[in-house]
Amino acid sequence: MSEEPLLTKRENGVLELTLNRPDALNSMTEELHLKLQDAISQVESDETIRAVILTGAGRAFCAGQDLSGRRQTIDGEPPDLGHSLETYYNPLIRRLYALRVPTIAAVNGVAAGAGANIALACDLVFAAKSAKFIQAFCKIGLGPDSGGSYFLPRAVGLAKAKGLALTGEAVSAEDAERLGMIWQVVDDTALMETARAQAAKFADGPPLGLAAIRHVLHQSLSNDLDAQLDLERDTQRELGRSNDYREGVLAFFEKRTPKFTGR
Ligand code: T3D
Repeated sequence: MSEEPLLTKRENGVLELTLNRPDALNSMTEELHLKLQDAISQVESDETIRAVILTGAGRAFCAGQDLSGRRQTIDGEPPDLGHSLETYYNPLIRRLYALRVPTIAAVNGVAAGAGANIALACDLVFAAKSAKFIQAFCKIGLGPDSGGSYFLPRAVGLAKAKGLALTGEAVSAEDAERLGMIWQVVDDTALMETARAQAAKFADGPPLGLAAIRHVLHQSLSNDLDAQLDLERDTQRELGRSNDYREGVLAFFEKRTPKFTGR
């Protein structure tokens, strides 16, 4: 097994990122954070990357923060978790959310603490049937982070979000789909094939349109109806001037698959 904490594979416009610390359930270290930041920088600067898949090696997706460095002696100096969030987790979530390309979490096993919420920050979450999601923070005396307190209530409603965060109960992949936390549960053996097939569709899709869809939906979480209608108008006006829209309509009438360029 490679020692690299993050494996990257790039194929046909799709960047696949695999958290690779299976012995510690792919929990997050500074080194892994820095590798993820590098990978995100690559996506931000390379227009030929059209979709991202995030998954985990071994039996877990990610068990959140690596707690081995968080053990304290009674009289030791406590760690500054605010610094950890400001330096690592918050930029990770902000940058994932702000990418112009769709992100897919392929949750192959347990996703706990920040691991669960990193998955929820992705656009589409596919989960293997055997996967589970745990808001583990309450078990170690912490509150939710990595955007969990933002994404969860919006996805499942306040009552369920409170239940999940206050009890730390594991949610099966099937329940997560039923609750609206994730997009789709798939058989364990079909997980990566399903995620890659969707990523390939995104990679062939209209980049400007896909970026706009993400943007308007993100904005809808804080806009009122008037603002949202204005945003839809402005977005549609801009997209309507793109080559990709012209190509999409042309391809429709010519009964062929459109070839989008992102222009
Ligand atoms: O600190 C900051 O920077 C603030 C930010 C915090 C963000 C957070 O994510 S806080 C929440 C941290 N995560 C957790 O509290 C989850 C801890 N892990 C678990 O509760 C359980 O491991 C799981 C429910 C995820 C899985 O349980 P199970 O029974 O399937 O596996 P296990 O036996 O507990 O774990 C297997 C191994 O992975 C084990 O090591 P060993 O005994 O085989 O050598 C275990 O210690 C290790 N492991 C699991 N999670 C972590 C971990 N090692 C370090 N850090 C972990 N988070």
